[in-house]
Amino acid sequence: MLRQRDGHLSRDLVRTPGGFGLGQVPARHKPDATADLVCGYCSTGCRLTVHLKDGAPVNLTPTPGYPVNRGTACPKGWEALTVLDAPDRATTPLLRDGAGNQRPVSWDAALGTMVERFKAIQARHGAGSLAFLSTGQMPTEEMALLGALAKFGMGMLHGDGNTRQCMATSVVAYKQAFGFDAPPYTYRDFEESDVVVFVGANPCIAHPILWERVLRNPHDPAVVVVDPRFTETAMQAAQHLPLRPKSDQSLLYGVARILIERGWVDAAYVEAHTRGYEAYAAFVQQFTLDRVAADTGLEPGEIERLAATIHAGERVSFWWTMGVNQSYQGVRTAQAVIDLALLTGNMGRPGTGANSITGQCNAMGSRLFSNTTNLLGGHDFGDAGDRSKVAGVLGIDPEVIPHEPSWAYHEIVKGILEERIKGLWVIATNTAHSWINQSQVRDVLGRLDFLVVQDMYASTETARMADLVLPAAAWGEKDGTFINSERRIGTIRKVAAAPGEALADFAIFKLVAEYWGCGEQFRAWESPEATFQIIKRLSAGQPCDITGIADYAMLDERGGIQWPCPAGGPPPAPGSERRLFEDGHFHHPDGRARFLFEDPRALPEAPGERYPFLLLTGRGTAAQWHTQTRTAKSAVLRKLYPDRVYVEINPSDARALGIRPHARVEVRSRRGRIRATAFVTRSVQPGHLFVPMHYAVTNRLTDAVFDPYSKQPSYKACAVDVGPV
Ligand SMILES: Nc1nc2c(c(=O)[nH]1)N[C@H]1C(S)=C(S)[C@@H](COP(=O)(O)OP(=O)(O)OC[C@H]3O[C@@H](n4cnc5c(=O)[nH]c(N)nc54)[C@H](O)[C@@H]3O)O[C@H]1N2
Ligand SMILES: Nc1nc2c(c(=O)[nH]1)N[C@H]1C(S)=C(S)[C@@H](COP(=O)(O)OP(=O)(O)OC[C@H]3O[C@@H](n4cnc5c(=O)[nH]c(N)nc54)[C@H](O)[C@@H]3O)O[C@H]1N2
Ligand code: SF4
Ligand SMILES: [Mo]
Repeated sequence: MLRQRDGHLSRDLVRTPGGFGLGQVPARHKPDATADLVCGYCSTGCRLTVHLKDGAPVNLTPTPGYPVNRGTACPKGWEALTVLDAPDRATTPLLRDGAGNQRPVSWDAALGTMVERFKAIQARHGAGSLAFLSTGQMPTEEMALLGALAKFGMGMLHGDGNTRQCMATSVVAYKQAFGFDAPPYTYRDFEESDVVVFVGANPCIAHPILWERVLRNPHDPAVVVVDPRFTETAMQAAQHLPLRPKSDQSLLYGVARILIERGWVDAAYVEAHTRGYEAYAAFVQQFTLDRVAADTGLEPGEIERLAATIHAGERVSFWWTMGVNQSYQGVRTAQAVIDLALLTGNMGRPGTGANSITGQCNAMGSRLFSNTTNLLGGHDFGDAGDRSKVAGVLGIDPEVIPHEPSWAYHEIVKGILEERIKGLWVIATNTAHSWINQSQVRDVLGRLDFLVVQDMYASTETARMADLVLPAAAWGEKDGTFINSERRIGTIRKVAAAPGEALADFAIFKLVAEYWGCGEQFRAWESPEATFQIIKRLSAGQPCDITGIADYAMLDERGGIQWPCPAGGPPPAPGSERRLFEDGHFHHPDGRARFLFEDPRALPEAPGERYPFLLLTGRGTAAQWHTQTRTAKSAVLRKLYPDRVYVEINPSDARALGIRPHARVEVRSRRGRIRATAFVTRSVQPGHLFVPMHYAVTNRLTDAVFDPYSKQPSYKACAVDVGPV
């Protein structure tokens, strides 16, 4: 029987016909062997080789010959094993008792309580009163299982993930422009461009191994960086455009106007493969050099130089990341980048493309298979044909599939405030640190009737607020696949035992299904690899079709495989790289890409008398990962970054305010105040401050405004004041 009233989860319990849980994943390696895993941090997707002695991991080195990283790794990758072993790992479920303390309980008690509480909430407030928040850091198999379980098994309507904070803008920008969320590039494009333009991206810190690929480019490329800060990447660029934050649209439209005026456009490409050019060309006329210089604060000559560089390039690639996506006008800014690539015919050829770099190791898996914004496999909840197709693959009644996508993250937060959502299940994300406007979100989480947090550590800001903590196995302790930025699917595998009673997220989801009473519905999802076969079937006929990938072994042999890979075609050669749209055919019914544009809007919170500075946030060092639950566990990584929160301030501002280097200062916004150490540096412009996102206090300052199309938070610019303590 599954239900055991007391005692720990027994091996019998986990060896049910469903086949899941502890010890279920067969070791696919011999003692004293090696195992290769895709890295579990960033979306670069490096492969790491774990060295095993007596079946246990003893060391790790970057995998030579893998087409992504070719034997290199950044410090986080090198230290990936050490962070697994930490005193604050969650090793048993923890349930809050009547006195408010989190106490260890058995899995049976934990899941019995979770199901009882969640069902009671649904009975009282309706099916939509339960929601989940998940992640871009779990294998695709786990994401798909969670999404299917929550919506088709447990009847939830709403679930979103931290990818809303990160990639939602790119998803919408690509869908509208290309007809599908399809980042077109392959990493080799970094090496084949003669002009590489980064907009709002700092790969030296955030994607160091991709930056290495730029350094390997044999064509001596002109690197251009558009970023208000003089970042590590900008320092190495041929041209840095330190524009005013959120003036990118004006700059990109102004560059388009110059290109059009001088006849520097690829008219044949525009004519054959796009739609909307006439309106776009007319629209950008208003972005005269004078206007753009005024909007951006850039010298007119610098703007003209960028246009000339793009024109001179034969293979120009445009890359964007969070400086574009995390904005109240992110989608239209991303599309302004896409427009330039279309206008100049820099698409579908080596070294070209309008390329969004992803954030987390499996943000791409989440985009296609989390069952939140898109129905499983990049399908549409609103399309009856898509619903019946997915229902057919899963053998379920199409009527259990919601007809609308989930609420976005901030709508779920609002739903909690309005008492419409009473139960929340948070998986592999640290909401109470990373969500915008943190002081409010903590209040919000406190209003829930029942909060379940599933994490590898019991000490995260969010786990400490939970009514129930479910202990999860981490990267290295479970099997599955990730999809990286260039759409490459690669495997992770179990090389270490999870501590205590921690279980793989996959196993936890299977157990929840059993306790909920819908286990039968997920019988076929018996293991990650069996689930991969389901995912393949869900992808059939989609632009992300992967029916041609046989199994995990094939992924390993080929050095990962990029989507699409439909059945029937020749499987890609080992180590090969592929880009999309080489035939100029896009995913809209007419096959054409769209020019999309809109009037730029003013900053929602412009600096003024009381708050005269503009605060930027983002990644601080290559050794820190997000909310630091993992990277802070490595003694090596801790030596590579400042342990105390710091704020970057320009020397002229520091002088005017009497702030000395390393002095304690206070940074204030309309929402909160924090203390930090002053880092006096020219890397920020006068009037700007920068605080890394890795410190829990940062999001006390940020302003909860969102892009209207992608609903992504605008983390990167709000008004603040600073002064000595
Ligand atoms: N070491 C490390 N690497 C990481 C991560 C990590 O936590 N640590 N996280 C991963 C994840 S999930 C993500 S999403 C990526 C993020 O990777 P990036 O987006 O490259 O990193 P950020 O520092 O968030 O933002 C990039 C730049 O945007 C600039 N910016 C701010 N406002 C504007 C603007 O209005 N216009 C322009 N043009 N630029 C602007 C900032 O100054 C910053 O330098 O990194 C991934 N890699
Ligand atoms: N101010 C500001 N805020 C930002 C940003 C910014 O630039 N500025 N960037 C935003 C972006 S792009 C992102 S992606 C988010 C990231 O924000 P978060 O997702 O909150 O950050 P992480 O620290 O990566 O949180 C992941 C959590 O999952 C846990 N975990 C790791 N592996 C596993 C696993 O296998 N299973 C389970 N169950 N748990 C696991 C970790 O311990 C950690 O608690 O932050 C956003 N917040
Ligand atoms: S660059 Fe990204 S994928 Fe590669 S080792 Fe570093 S964190 Fe891992
Ligand atoms: Mo991200």
